[in-house]
This record gives sequence, structure tokens and C-alpha cells, in this order.
Amino acid sequence: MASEDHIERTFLMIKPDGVKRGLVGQIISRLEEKGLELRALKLKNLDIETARKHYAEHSDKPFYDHLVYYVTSGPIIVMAVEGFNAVRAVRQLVGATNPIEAMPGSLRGDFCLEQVRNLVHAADSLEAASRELSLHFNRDDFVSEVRVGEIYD
Ligand code: 3AN
Repeated sequence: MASEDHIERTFLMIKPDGVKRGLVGQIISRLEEKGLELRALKLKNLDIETARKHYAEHSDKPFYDHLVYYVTSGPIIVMAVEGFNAVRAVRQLVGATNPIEAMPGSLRGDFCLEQVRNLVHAADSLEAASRELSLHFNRDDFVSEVRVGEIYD
């Protein structure tokens, strides 16, 4: 483990297109295959107020209303994901914002084409992760560090 490696907890959302297209399992598999662990997970409909807060930094952008409309248009999955350098690791797995520029092998590179309906959202810093986790989860939604195998070992 290098000195700059830290265990981090980050936030990931599977947007309505990902849920609707039945890609939830594949997206979670990519995270697990990488070695990241789930700490919380919910399937839910996002209300407009929470969506506006989630995307507050884009409130002055021309696509803001459309983004809020879209992300509240169907069920989403929200997750807390933990592991070494999880913020950067998850952003790498997710790929560039514009799916056309996202590298093949990344989630957006492999599974989507459009900039608004771009499958997933991942926090881009520890500060954003902390803000987004507290926006979407309550304290008792998180599990502690227990793998099923360890319970029976
Ligand atoms: P990322 O999701 O890669 O962190 P952000 O935070 O720049 O990207 O943008 C948040 C969301 O806003 C994106 N996931 C995408 O759905 C939407 N978005 C960003 N840029 C554009 C754009 N130029 N046109 C339409 N939608 C956009």
C-alpha cells in the first residue's frame, strides 16, 4: 500500500436509464470486481427538491432543468462504496462525462451514448462524496465492515 493510498467512502448513483435498461447488476459487478465494497444501497424515486440539491452546482447551466427532470423520471439506485482511493477508482470506472469521450472499458464508454442520460453519477471529491452521502442516506443506512464469509469463518 503506497503512502498516498487511503480507504475512502464515495457516492455512486445509477441513473434512471441504468435501472430501466436492466444494467444494475453489471454496474455493481464492475465495482465488486475492482475490489470495492458496498456499504449502503437503496432503490428509490428521487424527489425534485433532493434532485435540485444534488445538482445545485449546475443550477446556472442551460441543462439544469432537464437534468433534474430526467433524474426524477424513474427509479434510481444510490450507493455508498468503500475501498482504497475509492473516489478516484470509481470515477475511473465511470468514465468521462460525455460518453463519446469515455474510454471503452469504463461504464459510460461501454454502455451509453448521451450526455444527460449517461447511466451513472459518481462523486468527484471526498467533499462531494460526504455531501452527497448525507443528502441520500441516513446514518443507520450504512453497514459496518463485515463480509458475509467473515461471519462464518
Ligand atoms: P459528472 O457526472 O461526470 O461528474 P458533471 O458533474 O460535470 O459530470 O455533470 C453532471 C451531470 O450533468 C452529468 N452527469 C450529465 O448528466 C449532465 N451534463 C453535464 N454536462 C452536460 C452538457 N454539456 N449537456 C447536457 N448535460 C450535461
